[in-house]
Amino acid sequence: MSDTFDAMWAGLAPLGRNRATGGYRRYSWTPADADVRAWFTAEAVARDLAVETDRNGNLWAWWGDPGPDAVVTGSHLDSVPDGGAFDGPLGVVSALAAVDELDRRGLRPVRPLAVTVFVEEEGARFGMPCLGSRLLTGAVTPERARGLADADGVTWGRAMADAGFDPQRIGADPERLARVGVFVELHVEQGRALVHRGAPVGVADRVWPHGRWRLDFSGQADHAGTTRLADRNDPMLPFAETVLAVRRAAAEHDAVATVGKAHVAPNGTNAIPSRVRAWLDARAPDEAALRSLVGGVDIAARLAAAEHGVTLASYQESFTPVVDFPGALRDRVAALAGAGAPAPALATGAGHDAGILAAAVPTAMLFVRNPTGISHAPEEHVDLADRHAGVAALADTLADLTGA
Ligand code: HGY
Ligand code: MN
Ligand code: MN
Ligand code: MN
Repeated sequence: MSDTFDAMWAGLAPLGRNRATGGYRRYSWTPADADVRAWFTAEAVARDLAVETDRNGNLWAWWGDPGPDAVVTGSHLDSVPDGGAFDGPLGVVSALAAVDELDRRGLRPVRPLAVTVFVEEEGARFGMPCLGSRLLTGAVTPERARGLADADGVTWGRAMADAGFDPQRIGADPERLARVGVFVELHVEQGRALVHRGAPVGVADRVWPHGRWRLDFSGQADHAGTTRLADRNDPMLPFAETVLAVRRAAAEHDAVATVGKAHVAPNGTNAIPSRVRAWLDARAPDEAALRSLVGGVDIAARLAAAEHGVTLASYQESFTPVVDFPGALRDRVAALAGAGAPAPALATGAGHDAGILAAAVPTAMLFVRNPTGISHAPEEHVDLADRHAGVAALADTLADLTGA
């Protein structure tokens, strides 16, 4: 098992890697995306899995006929800008290695088994996280998806078409979803709970409700050197005050909130900006706290904008309700994944395709220990032994669920 995982990892790791930072830039419908899709297809075909791309651009590799009540496992291959190596790919490589492990044990699934790769999980290029799984489940309309645009104004529809797929076909896929009996996603832990528990593998209990909001602060561009302070409508000032308000609101709600992305126009050193576009990522233990946090930020942003003669327009770009994974399945997977005692159950603030699919099918998640606890950055890590422990836990889970 360890050799097949390691060999696959060696083939995938260089694809889409930014040598300057050691992070990854694997964005949907780009050449790096085409490379990782080709890598996945080759690895799946080498295992005699039947590979197909669904109407939304998600990849499915089937062991056995794509029949009903299938056991499906997988994750994503796209990344955040300069993300780590494991967020997504660990789940995909582990799924293929788990197929190898079942084969090595001489097991054959009684239920169909599929390995999936969901497109645009991070929303790094088009702004909507878990877009592939949201389209599959009907959680986002095809019209909304086709209109999503990247920083250069290239729409999802255009980028998908340029990659050779028909954007007019995207949308809910109830027939395909009906084939999924259960979905299991293995993922690197994005935190240090497993380090503190001394466990290589855990299971997911809850995904916190979370969302993304866009704040457009519009003022008046002007000369940096000749415009008196009293004559300025500088959007950078309410933007700066709002970033501090975000931090205060998160602390007040025992939540987390981040402004990690902002575009300044025209972005000139000697020009007072005309507009600052900023994105808020907010996550809280429950929806009431999340709504209160975001409401507080909105009020603070509006007051700051008014004080500086700046207008504010805000938009909710995505929202994911709280996900409580079904207890019986969680406990069954925890028992299979644990060594002597059930694997620890963890709540997380990170969103996953499993969190979207959970609205439609029984779903479970496995987490694998990350000694740095850091994610969405090159320092993300999983030790070799824990990678293999994750594969073994997933193989045991798949053997149990497929009746192999
Ligand atoms: O942002 C998230 O929680 C996930 O990594 N998409
Ligand atoms: Mn991520
Ligand atoms: Mn992920
Ligand atoms: Mn000049």
